[in-house]
Amino acid sequence: MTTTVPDAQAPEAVFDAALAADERIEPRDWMPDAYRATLVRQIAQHAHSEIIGMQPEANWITRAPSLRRKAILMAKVQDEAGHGLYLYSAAETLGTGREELLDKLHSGRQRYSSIFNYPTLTWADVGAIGWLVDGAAITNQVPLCRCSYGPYARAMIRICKEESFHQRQGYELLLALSRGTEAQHAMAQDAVNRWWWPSLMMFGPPDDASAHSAQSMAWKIKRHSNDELRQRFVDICVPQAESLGLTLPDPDLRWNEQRGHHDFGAIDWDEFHEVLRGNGPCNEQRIERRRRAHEEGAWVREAAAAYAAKHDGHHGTHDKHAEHTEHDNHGKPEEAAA
Ligand code: FAQ
Repeated sequence: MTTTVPDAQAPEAVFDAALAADERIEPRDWMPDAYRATLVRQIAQHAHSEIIGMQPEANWITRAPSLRRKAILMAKVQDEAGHGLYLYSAAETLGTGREELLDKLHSGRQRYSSIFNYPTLTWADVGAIGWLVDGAAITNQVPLCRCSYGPYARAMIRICKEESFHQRQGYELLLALSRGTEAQHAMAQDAVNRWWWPSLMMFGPPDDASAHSAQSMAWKIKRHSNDELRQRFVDICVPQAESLGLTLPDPDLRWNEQRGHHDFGAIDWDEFHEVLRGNGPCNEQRIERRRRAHEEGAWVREAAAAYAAKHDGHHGTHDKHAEHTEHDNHGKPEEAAA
């Protein structure tokens, strides 16, 4: 009979001990295959959401009502592209290339957030997305800064800082409309009416229907359940809606003294599942536009690859000593560093 003696240095034990001590798992560390696969799934879905999320807002860049609003919106849309890049890079550290992930997005084998399948019908939608969609994203993503996987956690710190600006610009835009003419106020209210419920769906299915939550929380990828974060978001939004002078479209929304939270009405989960099945108002349009953008960008990728190859060749002939000097000065020119 053979007996198995637990080995404290077995990779599983090292992984478990790191999680228990709240340490970060890094790319070269051993990790269970399922942990890696879960991270790739979540990070890819997140990255895809960032770049698909550029579309509904980009729809308004040419029609922004002032130069100031246009510059802000362009910067925001550009930030979302940057977030996609940080996240695809984080996924790459798990051994999954960007081409492969984009291919899965384009062929419908990987998801992006349900929220980006809704249309931006008026200028006020840009404000509602900033206030509600970025607000929901921050509520969900601040805990991800403490995710057990190092590269994802670090990407989230930077993303969350930028998302806070996004949320503020949306709030400020809606406030301007809400305090504007009667028609502007009505436009702001209409946008909030349309974006409120889909924003609550962003947090994912209810806890008892969330397939991955228990395992992801045990692995400290997720730190809170979908329902906990959804509740936190509702509690944050209620006083903000009051300050905006806008109404959240839920007759069942009220403070529950006993729970210390707001109760809110039932979410239409059939609608959520329909959107996930590809039957939301804009699913087809979003993917079609994304595929086309990818095809049209082929020449940029080719040019970048050719430039990189040329640059690499150049590096090969570089004086090693000169490179070190540059690094020792933290990239500053000689005089500035001296
Ligand atoms: N949409 O077991 P769970 C942004 C899927 S923010 C589509 O609970 P999990 C910023 C889920 O994948 C938006 N699918 O799953 C921005 C799973 O399907 P699968 C992106 C959803 O992973 C603002 C199934 O349902 N944020 O982009 C959704 O434990 C403005 C079962 O669900 C993130 O991705 C949904 N809403 O929890 C950009 C944050 N919810 O894979 C531009 C990171 C669930 O088994 C403009 N992700 N599903 O086929 C997360 O925190 C998690 O993945 C959750 C879902 C909470 C989204």
